[in-house]
Amino acid sequence: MEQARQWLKKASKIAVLTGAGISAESRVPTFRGPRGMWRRLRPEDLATPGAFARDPKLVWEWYAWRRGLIAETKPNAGHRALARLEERTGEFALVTQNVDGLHDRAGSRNILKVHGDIWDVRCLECGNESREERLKFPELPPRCACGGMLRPGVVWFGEGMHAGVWDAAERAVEACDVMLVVGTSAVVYPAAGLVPLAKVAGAKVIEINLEETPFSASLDKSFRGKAGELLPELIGG
Ligand code: BV8
Ligand code: ZN
Repeated sequence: MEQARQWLKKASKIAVLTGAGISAESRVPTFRGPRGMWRRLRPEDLATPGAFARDPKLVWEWYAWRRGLIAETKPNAGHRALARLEERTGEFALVTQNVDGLHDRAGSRNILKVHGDIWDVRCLECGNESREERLKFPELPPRCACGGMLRPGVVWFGEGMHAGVWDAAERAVEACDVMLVVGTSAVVYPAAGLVPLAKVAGAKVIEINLEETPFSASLDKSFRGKAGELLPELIGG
């Protein structure tokens, strides 16, 4: 751990990639863990344009449930440690696959949300994008002022990511001296591809995850443990 601490202290450019695991200690269910299911449905069956086209009400019930959970919780020590690390680092980018907004609430600033944000909505008719923080809607799926159907402002399976956000994420990872990979099973692409990209670009890559991932064996450091405990240890007060 001491060597990883030194790498972070000496780094002038740091990129971080987080996944659902960093929000687990805030009691936000992960996707592939034992509690990733909802009404016996898997995220891969719900987070798709097809599922939404077939049953927008069901998909919205899943998002409304998650929004309700997230509204009840708060960032944990892992989120807060990353915000502190950003404060003391020259160039810092936090690439997150999470849509829960907990990094924003922990005070992180340069956040690249490659899978979107559960608190944003977009109209299928007029394309208007807006922030929608209500927990209750008159009806599901909610409607836009123009009468069109609203969808959650997230990236579903089979959908491309926001080009500007993705380019910024790739650039940050290619430029960094050290990359931290926290709480992701690293199976969803292209986000997971940022990990080998950092290695190819010559960065030191440090992973914190409860379980082994496909990249663990090839990284400079791979710590088994909870983000809420190991990040404060690694980053300090
Ligand atoms: C794309 C937003 C092309 C929505 C998400 C076949 C058919 C169709 C597509 C594909 C296919 N095969 C491959 C693909 C590509 C697909 C993909 O990678 N699929 C995987 C499943 C094989 N990818 C895509 O479809 C992407 N788009 O390819 O488009 C394209 C390109 C251009 C133009 C048009 C099209 C889009 C992927 C984005 C999907 N959206 N979420 C929502 O959230 O509702 S993905 C979803 O998975 C979340 O974003 C999540 O973040 C992400 C990754 O999961 P993790 O974050 O890693 O979470 P997970 O539960 O898996 O793991 C948690 C880890 O934490 C575990 O390892 C656990 O051990 C650990 N942990 C738990 N507790 C703790 C902890 N660690 C530390 N501390 C703890 N306390
Ligand atoms: Zn509209």
